[in-house]
Amino acid sequence: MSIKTSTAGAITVALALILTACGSDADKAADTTAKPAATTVAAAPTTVAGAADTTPGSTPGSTAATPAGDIPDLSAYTIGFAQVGAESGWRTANTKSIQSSADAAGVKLVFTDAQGKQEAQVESIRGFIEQKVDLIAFSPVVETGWDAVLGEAKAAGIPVILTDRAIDSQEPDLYKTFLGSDFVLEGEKAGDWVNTEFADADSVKIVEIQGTTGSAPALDRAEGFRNKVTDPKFDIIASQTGDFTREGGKKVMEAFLQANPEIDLVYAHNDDMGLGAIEAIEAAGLVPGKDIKIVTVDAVHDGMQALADGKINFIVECSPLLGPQLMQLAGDVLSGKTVPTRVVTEETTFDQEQAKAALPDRQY
Ligand code: GYE
Repeated sequence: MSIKTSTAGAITVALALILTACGSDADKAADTTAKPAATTVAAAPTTVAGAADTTPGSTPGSTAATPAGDIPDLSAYTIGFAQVGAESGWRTANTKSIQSSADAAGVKLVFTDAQGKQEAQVESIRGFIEQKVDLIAFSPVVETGWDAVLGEAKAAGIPVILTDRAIDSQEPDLYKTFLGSDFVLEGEKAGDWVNTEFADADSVKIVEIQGTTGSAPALDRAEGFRNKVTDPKFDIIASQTGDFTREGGKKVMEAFLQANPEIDLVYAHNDDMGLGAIEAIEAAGLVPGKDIKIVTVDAVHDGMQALADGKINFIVECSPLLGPQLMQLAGDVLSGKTVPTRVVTEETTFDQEQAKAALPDRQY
């Protein structure tokens, strides 16, 4: 069909998931650690490598959404989207972006929420294949264990787009493209800030609250941070997962505070866990942002408010507004155009003043 601009309504079908066990262990055994090479240079807010950039420019400290006019008419199609869950403010904004862009594209969106469970995601992808959707998009909960189910999609002739998170696989053709952030770069930006902030310090005790174990953002944000925080004066004295939730961040931070009398800095892999850490720090009678400094990733509204209030010291942005670009890529794939294998989202960073300036216009 031809791709043209439309604002026709979409049907969003929320499916209740049946959480059943599946063969993910076998998948894991077959997995390798190779990742697709990024072939992309970022522009704002996202750039398609090897294809014309159809997105508008943005200014540092803000993330512009692609105008609805750029969204293709996909009213002849059904797309299955398997979401991770609703663990964070980022995820909520991401879901909204995907659903409203699908609505603008007029596509029938079959949306599932895996509640953080890979098995549930695998199950919904199998359901999409059975329903013979035209395209499958998903944000993989963890990196490994996808070869079998994506092989099934391929055998059924259904194209797959990865959004937000990468997979580890050496199978070359399991998906058409991967749209999302450079998480290693995000960790490096956090590390750069730490180097500057603690330039005059002799010794810095750091605790790290990691994202979901085995997920691309947790693995890569840990790696990027360590690429930069190399001076021997820095000591990462503890590192644990808070599963990207506020509650998880709070619990982990409570344990860190009990075990370690001196902590200079918290590196939390997302805002929600940083916000949970703030609660734990305050409950311990300490002042977040002063007694213990905090750097996080995401820049969702509540995180930006805490930064403006001086409770978080620095935030590395990770944009959840992937919906418009996903619809554009889906349109290209469905009309037989070649798409780049990697599309990187461009992001900025925020200090306190920049957060105060950006907050009034923040969309999420
Ligand atoms: O940073 C976190 C969310 O995959 C980029 O997942 C996403 C991460 C995001 O739960 O808040």
